[in-house]
Amino acid sequence: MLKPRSTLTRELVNLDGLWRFALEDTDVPEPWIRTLDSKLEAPVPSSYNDLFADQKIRDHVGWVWYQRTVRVPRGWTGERVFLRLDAATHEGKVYVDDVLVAQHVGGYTPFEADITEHVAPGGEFRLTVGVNNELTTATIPPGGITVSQDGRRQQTYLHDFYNYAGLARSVWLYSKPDRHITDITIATGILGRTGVADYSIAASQETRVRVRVLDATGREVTSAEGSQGTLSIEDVSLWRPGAAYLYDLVAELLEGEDVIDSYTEHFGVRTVEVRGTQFLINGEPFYFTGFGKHEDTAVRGKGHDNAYLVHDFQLLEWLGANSFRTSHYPYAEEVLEFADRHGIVVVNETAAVGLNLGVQGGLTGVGPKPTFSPETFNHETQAAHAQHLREVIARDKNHPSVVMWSIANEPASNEDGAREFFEPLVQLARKLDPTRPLTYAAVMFATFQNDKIADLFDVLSINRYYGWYVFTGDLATAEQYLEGDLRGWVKTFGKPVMMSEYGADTMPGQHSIWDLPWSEEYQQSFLDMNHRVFDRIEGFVGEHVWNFADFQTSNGIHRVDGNRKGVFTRDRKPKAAAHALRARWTGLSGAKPSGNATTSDQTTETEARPEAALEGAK
Ligand code: GCB
Repeated sequence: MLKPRSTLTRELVNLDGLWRFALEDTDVPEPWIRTLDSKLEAPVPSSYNDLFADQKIRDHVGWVWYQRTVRVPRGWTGERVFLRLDAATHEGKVYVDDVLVAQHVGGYTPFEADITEHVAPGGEFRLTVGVNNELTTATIPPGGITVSQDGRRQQTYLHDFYNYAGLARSVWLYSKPDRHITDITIATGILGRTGVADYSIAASQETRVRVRVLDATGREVTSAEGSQGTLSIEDVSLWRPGAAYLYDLVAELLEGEDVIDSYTEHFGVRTVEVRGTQFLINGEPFYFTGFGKHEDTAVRGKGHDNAYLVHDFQLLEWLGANSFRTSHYPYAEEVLEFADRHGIVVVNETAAVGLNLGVQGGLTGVGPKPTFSPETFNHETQAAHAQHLREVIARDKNHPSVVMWSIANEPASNEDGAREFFEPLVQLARKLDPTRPLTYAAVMFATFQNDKIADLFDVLSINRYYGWYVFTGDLATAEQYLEGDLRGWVKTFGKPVMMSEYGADTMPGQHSIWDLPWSEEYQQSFLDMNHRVFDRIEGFVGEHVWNFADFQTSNGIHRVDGNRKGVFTRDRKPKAAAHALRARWTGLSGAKPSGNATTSDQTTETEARPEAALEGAK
């Protein structure tokens, strides 16, 4: 789905700002048919949960309502008028005056509605958006609703980050011509010094199509006619990690010589490939350094914020990090565009986090019920996951920064039914995007001996907390087990292996000369221990520390005002580990830190490890 942009033929009105806001009031059905009777106002974009000094709002399960008045520009006569919501978490219902114009399930992908028939250029309308935060076995991410003894509905879910909800991304009103471009797909390759871009343009009606490619100075470097084809860019400037270069593809629908629609898509020329145990970008081995992140800040929750966007990328650059994973959901499109422009590499993860009932099994790692079954995560869940994959790939396929899709975080890939659940999703993802490698982040219970889906993927991303959830404070034992574990994955599958999560909760200001969990020194020693192991292993392609910054979680006795594994605090102050990472990563330029990497198998026995304690310890 194309991002709304202002072009020669399209205009854009941003609807962000303060909207009227109310919780669903069951006594007054159909709140959209009148002006919301509420003193509350909520900013868009922002999650609503932490805005108000009202526990009832924070804990609300169900619908909330946002409302504002919108005027359609009077110059839009003859144009088609669209509304586009960048996200409504987790379900949205959109009304123009009294008419339902759009409904969408899935909290991290955009949707739009053609409202031309319901509005008049120059006129006003009442825009009401219902947003529902419920997670069930038919949503991605999944969850469940319970009812307490006093009748309150409560949301449960299988991930630790807080279930922020609302309109956390922008809302747009925009115009398109009657005949318009509906989609653009660009896939690039390199032949010597020539860049190759396969393109295809979809339109609402069949029309003559012209495409032109402009370089970063605006000079036209090549052009073609036809809705699909291959463009050659002589003496190409490649998009490289740390050295981004973007071209513009200007797609035009023509009638005679008149341009009836025009849309500009930015793209970079680069290749991504997995060969043996290497991850190659533009044919060169790439070693990932960076983090699993979250969209999370105080007060606005998951609300997109350009100040934090700029600052977070500045901090990544300061650290010498070259990449991050969009754990555990697709981020705002502004984030990917920024990564495209600044040469930061992205592992783009879907919102499929928590497909794992084993986490409820505590020390045993065996849940009260199997994860995949007709009563638990079933065909409906799988269909929601497939739909989500379609929407994420449709939205993000043209971003050069996105080098890999992570289709789930910590699924129960060790359980029966995992293969039946994931194989069709892997096939779907490959069909939708044959150009990018696939991965998933493997939970600690899923070992190289019992994992049922690893062979379906291209890169193996491993989440491990040796020295934190297991062998807490005993980094010597942790080091042995970690090494055996990682070597097992490399040896068994012969694919690139990277660490997608490793981290230790840390209270800034807590110090110790001992290996004392929660101290700044321990976080640093913990990371050092992991790095020693990574540097010893051939076929190891990257390290993403968990987490970039502290973030808010749901209530729980294992968290003190959120997850504290950040290398930065929630307000982005560095802990001591940040300086150590900076020393390790600066100047690497995608190369692996030097170490005596070997393929040898000098491992400790990794079977019967106590890693099952991991999830129970959370
Ligand atoms: C994990 C999850 C991540 C958690 C992290 C932790 O394995 O993937 O979402 O936040 O552990 O800190 O427990």
